[in-house]
Amino acid sequence: MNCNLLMTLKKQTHWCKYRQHGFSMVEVLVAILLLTVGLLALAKMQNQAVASNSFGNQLTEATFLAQDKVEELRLLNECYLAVIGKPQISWTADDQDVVTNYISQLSDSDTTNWSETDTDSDGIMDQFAWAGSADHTNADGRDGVANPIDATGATALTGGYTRTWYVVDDRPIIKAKTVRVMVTWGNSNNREVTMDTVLSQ
Ligand SMILES: [Ca+2]
Ligand SMILES: [Ca+2]
Repeated sequence: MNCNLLMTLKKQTHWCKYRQHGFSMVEVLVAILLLTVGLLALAKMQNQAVASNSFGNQLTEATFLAQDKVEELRLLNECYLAVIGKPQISWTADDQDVVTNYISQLSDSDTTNWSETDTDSDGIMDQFAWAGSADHTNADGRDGVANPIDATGATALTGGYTRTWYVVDDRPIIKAKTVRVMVTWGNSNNREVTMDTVLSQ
């Protein structure tokens, strides 16, 4: 056996001894701990992403439901103005339907829920709010579906949205109606979409 071969064998023996040390139990436990912490953080991030995505979807659906009702009320108001402009003697059954639907969805049944405050006492009202119960709920009107409703406006089997609207006559000017449509969901306070519009009379 030459000298070089002997040296190589010695080195390999030394390397094998080193390798046989492997990882200690403490090292393995620390590695598992780090991996667990990492995976838990990842799972939490995943949960947050899913929750955030879900809230985004609900916000989109609630906005659609509110916008849909605003458009419906605007169209109903226009039809109503056209009908009442006709001599009542010529009203058809459809005309009567429009008027009945208008009364059930756009009549200002409760004026107490509109409040105005002059916060700086300059004689000009500068803060407006709706309080108390809504004038109308989603069950109002022809073919009305009672709350809660799903994203298409049909009866919700689980969860769903609550759509209500407030009407105040002669605001912001005489012969106008200010309408607020609200869509809420879940239990949290910020799960709400509000849309205001003014209809002329
Ligand atoms: Ca009202
Ligand atoms: Ca004021």
